[in-house]
Amino acid sequence: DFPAGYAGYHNFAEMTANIRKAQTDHPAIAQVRSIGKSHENRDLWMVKISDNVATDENEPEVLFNCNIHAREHLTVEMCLQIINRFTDNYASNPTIKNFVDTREIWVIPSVNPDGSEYDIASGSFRSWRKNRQGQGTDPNRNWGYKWGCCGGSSGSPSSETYRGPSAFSAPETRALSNFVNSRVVGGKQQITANIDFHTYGELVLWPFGWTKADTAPGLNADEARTFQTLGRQMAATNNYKPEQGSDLYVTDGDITDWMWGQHKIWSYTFEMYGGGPGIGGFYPNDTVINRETARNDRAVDLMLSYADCVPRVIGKTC
Ligand code: 0X9
Ligand code: CA
Ligand code: CA
Ligand code: ZN
Repeated sequence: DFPAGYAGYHNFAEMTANIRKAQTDHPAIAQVRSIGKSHENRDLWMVKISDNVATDENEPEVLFNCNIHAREHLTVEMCLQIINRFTDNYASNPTIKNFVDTREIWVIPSVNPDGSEYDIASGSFRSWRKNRQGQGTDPNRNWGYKWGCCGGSSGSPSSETYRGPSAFSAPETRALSNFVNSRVVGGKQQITANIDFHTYGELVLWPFGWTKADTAPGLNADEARTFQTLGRQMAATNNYKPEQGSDLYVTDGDITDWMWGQHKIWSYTFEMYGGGPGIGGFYPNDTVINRETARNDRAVDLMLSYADCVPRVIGKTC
């Protein structure tokens, strides 16, 4: 389990209990489902939050996912914060109620539960990043858009950025991609926007990661400007640094490139707090959880508010 000083973090069982409680306490607006199983057969839990939650309504859908990387435990807390904030405050806060009533919010608190549990199993952190298939596949290099194209991942199973033997070879990325594919209804992708939470660079990153160029086939100048504008607006609320993913370093097969390249979902990577300027790390004490998850409340709200038409952020219509 988590070592001393980290008891406020949720392990897999505690995370599962937390989301079940959200459903039990708020059955009209919160529903727990599984999108599939991890390599070691853990459920990949997802919570839907919306009014009339059992019904697929014609409302913009927004996806938040966390813990693609095992050791980035603060991100699990971020997804739990989203779930708890939108359910616990629904009855008392009109702004929250409006978001829940006009959107369908999907939250996946742990995309990589096997890696996350392995990271804490001995009682001291193992600095584990990947999933637990063989030597481990990096679930953020395994996505099927320009997979392995450009030197932004490794073909060596021992590497921290091993892309796997083929795109979607990891059951976790396969399950999440299948879920997103299933949201194409009547030829139209229902999910308009996505944040994939990581740690620890305090960054807001947008596609593409595979190329340093601002525009590329499948990403025109207006679209790049839309990504930049919303990205900078979100970063202004949390004081992270906004930039294109490839400005950090080139990646291929990351989730945001696939979300945009395959589905035209406005997809961002957030890298959360890691210890403050000059410190940096995957393991901040649990004392920072409340502050550093609440730090993203306004960015989450901003994304939800634009989810009906993200290009509205640059004055375009949809
Ligand atoms: O390398 C990653 O997968 C992410 N950083 S982390 O430290 N959490 O591993 C960043 C992915 C964003 N995409 C690009 N930088 N191109
Ligand atoms: Ca609804
Ligand atoms: Ca819907
Ligand atoms: Zn990460």
